[in-house]
Amino acid sequence: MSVGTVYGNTLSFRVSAVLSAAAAAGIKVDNQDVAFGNFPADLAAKFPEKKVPVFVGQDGYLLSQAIAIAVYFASFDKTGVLLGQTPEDKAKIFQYVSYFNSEFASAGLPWTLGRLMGPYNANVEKQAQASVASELTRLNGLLADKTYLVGSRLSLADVFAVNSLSCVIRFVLTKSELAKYPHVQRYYATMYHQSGLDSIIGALTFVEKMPEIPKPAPKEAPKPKEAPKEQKPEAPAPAPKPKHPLAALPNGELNLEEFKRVYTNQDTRSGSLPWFFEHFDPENYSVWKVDYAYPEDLKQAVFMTCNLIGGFFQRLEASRKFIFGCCLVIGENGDNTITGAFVIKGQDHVPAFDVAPDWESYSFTKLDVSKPEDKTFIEDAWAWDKPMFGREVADGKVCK
Ligand SMILES: N[C@@H](CCC(=O)N[C@@H](CS)C(=O)NCC(=O)O)C(=O)O
Repeated sequence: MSVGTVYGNTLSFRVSAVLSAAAAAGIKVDNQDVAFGNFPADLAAKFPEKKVPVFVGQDGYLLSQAIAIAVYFASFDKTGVLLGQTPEDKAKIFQYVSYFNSEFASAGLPWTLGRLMGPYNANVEKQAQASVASELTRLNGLLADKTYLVGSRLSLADVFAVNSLSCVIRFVLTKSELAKYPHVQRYYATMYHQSGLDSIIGALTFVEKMPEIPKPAPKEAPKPKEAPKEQKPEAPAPAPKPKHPLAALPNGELNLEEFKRVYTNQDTRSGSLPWFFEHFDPENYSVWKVDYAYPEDLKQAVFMTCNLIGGFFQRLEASRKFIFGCCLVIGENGDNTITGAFVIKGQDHVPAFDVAPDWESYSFTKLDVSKPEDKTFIEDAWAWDKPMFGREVADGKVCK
């Protein structure tokens, strides 16, 4: 008899993960498809997060969150192997479950979703590919002498690992790329069969060619003009596109576009920084220190913090003509923060940054270029070659 129903589409690795946990535990559960972005209203009443997978038991027991559902299913396993038999094994299993449900998935999903569903963004994809490559390199080393992640039999760690790996291996990471990580490839193929994925998502396949970039949705066709029945008074001209508030300010002496070219083409310390301070026009431009306002929330991998900066910069697009800056991730995996410096047109940071809906997650402090300590901060933030505030620069991004 079925224990209940898992809602969600098996294209989602978290849905296939809980279904393989059930298969590995030897219990029957039903699966009901839920289309992406279309969480049914009756389920939403029970699961306000509106995220899949969710589980409704035969007896009405409700459970959300993939890990919780998988643990529930795994607890039916009489041998206890799926959840680990010693305190050390149990904890290790959860270390991997947690990593594959969050970090590894966050590294790969932007690449897969960009290719399969759009919107596609070349920079996001490049960054995701680099993150996946670095995670796979690490995993390849880890798996060199292992059949299973923990112990000598399939555990929930392997269930989450193979499903999370499938996010990229099923859809975007080509077979030839995967071959660079032979231990991951071997592990994936073995776990695919052992975790029952053949019967959940179908036969094991590899990607021969990365899917084409999705075409953007076609713009709405213009409506055909109606033939004028009678002479009408002339229609008012369409309202002009609202200009960016910083466009109205004088351009002054600093040519930001030229500075961006200099920054791209010249050595920062010997070329672009001297150029900047020679051409800086404090009447019409200002420089700001930009810090992440909630560093206590950044207990995450460096690449995730860097993705956060990438998203922020993308959302600053409407102001790009009027700003230049770098944001750096300082610190290490699990404990890092963001700091950086921007030069902007005008003296007020709000119109430069409020085009990004997440601008309030950052704090802005005006810098005085004539003060040596502020000048040094700008130099270090744009050169990225020294520790900042005693912390190593782990990564960073340029907004130009
Ligand atoms: N923390 C949740 C995250 C669940 C989640 O983000 N699910 C994705 C699919 S993997 C989702 O439902 N996305 C929204 C949607 O599909 O509409 C978990 O681990 O279960």
